[in-house]
Amino acid sequence: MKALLSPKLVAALLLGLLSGTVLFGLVLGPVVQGAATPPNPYERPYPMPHQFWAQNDEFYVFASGGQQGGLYVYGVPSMKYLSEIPIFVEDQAWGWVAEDTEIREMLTNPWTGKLITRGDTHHPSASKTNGVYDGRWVFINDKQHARIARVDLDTFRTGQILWIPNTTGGVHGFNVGPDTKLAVQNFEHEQYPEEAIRNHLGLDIDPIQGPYVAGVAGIKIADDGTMSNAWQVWGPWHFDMARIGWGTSDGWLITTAYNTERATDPIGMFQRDQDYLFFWNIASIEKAIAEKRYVTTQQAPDVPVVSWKDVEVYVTPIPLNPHGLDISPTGSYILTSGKATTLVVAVDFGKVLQAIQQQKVIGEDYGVKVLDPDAVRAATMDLGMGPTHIEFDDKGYAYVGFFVDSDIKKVPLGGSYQKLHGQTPWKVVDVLPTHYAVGHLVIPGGDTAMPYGKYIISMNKLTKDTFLNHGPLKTENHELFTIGQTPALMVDQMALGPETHYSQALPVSLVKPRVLHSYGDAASLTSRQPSVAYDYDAKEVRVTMSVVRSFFTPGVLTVPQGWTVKARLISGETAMDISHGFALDAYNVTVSMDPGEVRDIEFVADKAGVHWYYCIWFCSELHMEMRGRMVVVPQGEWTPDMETVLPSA
Ligand code: K7E
Ligand code: CUA
Ligand code: CA
Repeated sequence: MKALLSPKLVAALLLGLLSGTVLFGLVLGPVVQGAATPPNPYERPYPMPHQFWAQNDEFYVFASGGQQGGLYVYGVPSMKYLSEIPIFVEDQAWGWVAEDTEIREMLTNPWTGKLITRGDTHHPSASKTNGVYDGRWVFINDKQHARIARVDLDTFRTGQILWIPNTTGGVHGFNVGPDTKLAVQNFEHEQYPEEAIRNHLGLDIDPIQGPYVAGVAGIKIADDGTMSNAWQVWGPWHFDMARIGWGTSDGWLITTAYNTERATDPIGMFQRDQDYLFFWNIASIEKAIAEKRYVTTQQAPDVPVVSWKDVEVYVTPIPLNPHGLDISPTGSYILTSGKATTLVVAVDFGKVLQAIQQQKVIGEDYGVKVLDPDAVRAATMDLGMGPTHIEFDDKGYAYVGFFVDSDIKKVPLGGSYQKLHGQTPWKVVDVLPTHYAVGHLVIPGGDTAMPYGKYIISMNKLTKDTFLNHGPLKTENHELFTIGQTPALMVDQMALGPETHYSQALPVSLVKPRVLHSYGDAASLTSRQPSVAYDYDAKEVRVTMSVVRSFFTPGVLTVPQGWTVKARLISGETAMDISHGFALDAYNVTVSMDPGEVRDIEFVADKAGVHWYYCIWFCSELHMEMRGRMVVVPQGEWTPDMETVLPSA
């Protein structure tokens, strides 16, 4: 706990109690020494003018929600919560429910037909062009159910969910490549796959005792963002993190494993004092497939499964039980941390290529050549307790988070980065104290070829007493620092719901021009007239319902009990910020339509009686009155003259 609060920060916080508005000025004090009091960019006007943050925020942060199952969105530097993007978990607040047939299909396992509405999002990865964010999409993994989603940044909604075959889940590391053509995700949880894979690998696998197998899956991304399963590589190991290289490391897939012991219990996973960093030549995977050295499974007859023996892969030892795996902006340094140690290793990818060429090898493991660590490392740094993840800025520095030390350490990179900062590389130049344990960090663009720098956000675990007590389950904490200077300054912090792992921070200038206010234009919407049709063979009522302030049309819908209702709800709104909902008394149906949105829903009208449907958004002064009736006529009492007749237009 020693590094929780610097004396300067304590003083600033205490004084801040007397006057909240002086806090930022005091924290910023040291940098402006001697200068003619330049304007303080973090000073907030009071009262806040309208649109202050809409005009001043520089970045959108897309923070994974962990067990929340989607993404949180907030602005930087305001640290103002903006929205949530539900993905793998239903969330009626944001209109993401399985009564919607399109959403239901995305959430349904294609192989079992089961609707899965739980998930665990970890690693968002934004689309890139030439290694730089392009603002089109954010992709993210569901660790629990082996799914990958694409979030479209014109709507801030999920556009596709791709299910990964041949696995029970445990999909952890996930990364989109520098040109958004390939994404990779790996299996952290050991697997007992279909027989075809087991036979192809030729390893002894006991279904109860293990050791099991695992690997990495490649996902192809088409120009329009459509994802498909491209291949899988399986072998003896299971992986924590996965990254696709660029620049110096272009064409390589890089993974870490903390359980090179192949153990099935925690103690067993700590038996080796070194684990591995893996380098996979992506072209060699494609070559193996082109040469038909693969198998397929019953579940996924179109997805080639390649053995690690048939591809070009190398390992090098790294401190035990690594967690962080991050690539410097030029793609040259791979930084990885031993989370149960004090060590952070910088591997020079140029040296890796040399070591491969010159066969600087110290042994073999399962036939994989072990590259000499002395030949590939640029530095082995002893930096502090419990290093986790690493990010990079635009000035040649790496920032390493420490779970146990509760701080971030700033370290100058070597090689070509030295001309940016002029400092001795690999020595700590700044320590940023955080409130409690650092998990991931994010610098805008800090995982790309072009970091924007300027800010770093620490996504803390175990925030304990940072905020008002709110019960045994404490919320999480994101802390914002400015890093344009040394020492870095903490400018703000926010509570955010459980539980962020990684985030992506994208410039407002990249995202905002794409964002829609409405799904459709008035002309296309008014062309879709309301209608009701009764199908006595299928026992279905098919409805096209117009939804516009402050009417549902039809306003009364008659249905024979037990029939299926298939309704297309069309919002006729084109005005900004006018959403409507459709919630149905005594039925488990609640959907939401944003301006111009079309939603298809389906349910069985099994409960007789008068059921009102009503709007769930306070959309106008006639919001309460915006309702209609579904009259479900008991079986045996229905006669065709009870059918809904729409008023002629
Ligand atoms: Cu939580 Cu990136 Cu899944 Cu570390 S991982 S914090
Ligand atoms: Cu529409 Cu309330
Ligand atoms: Ca280990």
